Amino acid sequence: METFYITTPIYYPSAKLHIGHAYCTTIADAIARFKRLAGYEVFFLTGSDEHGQKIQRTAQAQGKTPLEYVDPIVDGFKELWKLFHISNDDFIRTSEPRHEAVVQEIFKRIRDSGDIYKGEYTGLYCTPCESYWTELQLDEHGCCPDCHRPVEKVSEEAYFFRLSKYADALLKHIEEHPEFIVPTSRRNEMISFIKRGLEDLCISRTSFDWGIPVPDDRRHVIYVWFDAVINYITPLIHNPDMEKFWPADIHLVGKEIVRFHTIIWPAMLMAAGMPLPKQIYGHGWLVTDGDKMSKSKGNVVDPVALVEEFGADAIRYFLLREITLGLDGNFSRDALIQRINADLANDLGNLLHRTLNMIGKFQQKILLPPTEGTDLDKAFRAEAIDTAREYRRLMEAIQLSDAVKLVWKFIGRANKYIDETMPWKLAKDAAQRSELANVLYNLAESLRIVSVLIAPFMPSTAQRIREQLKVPQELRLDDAETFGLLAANHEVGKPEQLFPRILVEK
Ligand code: ME8
Repeated sequence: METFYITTPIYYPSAKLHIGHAYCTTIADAIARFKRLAGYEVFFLTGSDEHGQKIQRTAQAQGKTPLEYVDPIVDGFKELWKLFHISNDDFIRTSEPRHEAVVQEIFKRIRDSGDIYKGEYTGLYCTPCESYWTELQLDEHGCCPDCHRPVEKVSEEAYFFRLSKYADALLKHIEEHPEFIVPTSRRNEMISFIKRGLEDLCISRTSFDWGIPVPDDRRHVIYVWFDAVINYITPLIHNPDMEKFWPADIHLVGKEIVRFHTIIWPAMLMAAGMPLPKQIYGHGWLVTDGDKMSKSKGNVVDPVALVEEFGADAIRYFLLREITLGLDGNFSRDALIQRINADLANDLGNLLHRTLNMIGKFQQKILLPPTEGTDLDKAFRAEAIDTAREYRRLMEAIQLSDAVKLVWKFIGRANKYIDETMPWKLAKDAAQRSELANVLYNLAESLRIVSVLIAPFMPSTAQRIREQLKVPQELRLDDAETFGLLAANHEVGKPEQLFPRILVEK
């Protein structure tokens, strides 16, 4: 069986997660679910990034130990992912002993090979971003180029990773593997970053202790980014899963952390003698009025409140449909409500409701054997299959929003098929019984196919449609590419509303 390994970043438990974080995890989940649907053996990993000075300081300020501070926040992450129907196979906490052991092992391996050495670090550190910067990299106010907050001058004995040694090998790898960094804009940025020259990276600190100790030198803790990226191999190493899933197929990350994933992490892997991940996909940000959502800006949207109000599937649909992967996308409550009303309540909800209602009313819920039917019937069936095939192509190419749009185009076609064939008229004419049976059968089949195709985006809606159609919950993409799987005497269920319309006050 072919395998597929996808990861999200591990999130900082420093602030409450917002809908931007849920965006990243939802994309990864949709891809993971699609791959399972297509028959791959999938491993999907997410987690929490718990070490570092910032966490230690915040915990101290609250009179807690770092773990006392992060434990409930990490529980909140896990709850949130459940609410969002996230199907991760494992969850790595960097504070877990299993992770600490792997980080120390990799550190030792690289130190033994000579690419980690001890030196003196004097430099500029941004605590909120856990990033070191040189004078040249600071913004025009002398602040962190990422978050634009002041940096601190630090000077201490430290371990260094010989990153400079890997510049040429990285450039070569990036040039020989065009798919390594996606999209191209990020790839070009990274190429010019490396061409400006790479400095060795300071990878330990002595000024605080909330982190993984350097092996045999416990005064030092390992730099949080060196620690964090290793999470991607923590659950695999020293078991057969390593062979099976490494190198990872996709590290999905936000655009501002592409540098850590395409330069530092691959260089670490080269130094440790391990293969590099196949792809790093840098997605854009979810913005509100053009500004990245962040707690300090006060423009965050709380995902829990949103799920309580609209349900996870509606939000997943919105995020996957509205935002082209790789570009920034705007989150707006009005746009969300519009999508729910037009696409979910109207297009999808009505198609299911009308279809089941008519099968109940005209054929006592029983599908009758279809015949070849009219040209219109044939064209409709062909369109269902073409849609499923094109969907597979788009999903394999990770063009998620195009795939969603394609399915909704077909849902629109199915609604139009009802208007064109007018089953209520056919039902009045005894001579049209067999054509009525064809139309109702084709509609039920098209809904069965739609339930497979939307499963990666809206898993619970897919399930509800299948319950109403009374088809098994087991999902396979191959079943969406075959028309006519419903038995001729199949009995469907009663229609139930999928999405209530949301009333908006004028
Ligand atoms: O960076 N829109 O953690 P993090 C889209 N711990 N994505 C967003 C977003 C937004 N408005 N805000 C944040 C870290 N994200 C590190 C990762 S991985 C080894 C270590 C995304 O909690 C962001 O782009 O600050 C990033 O990919 C992810 O959330 C985690 O952010």
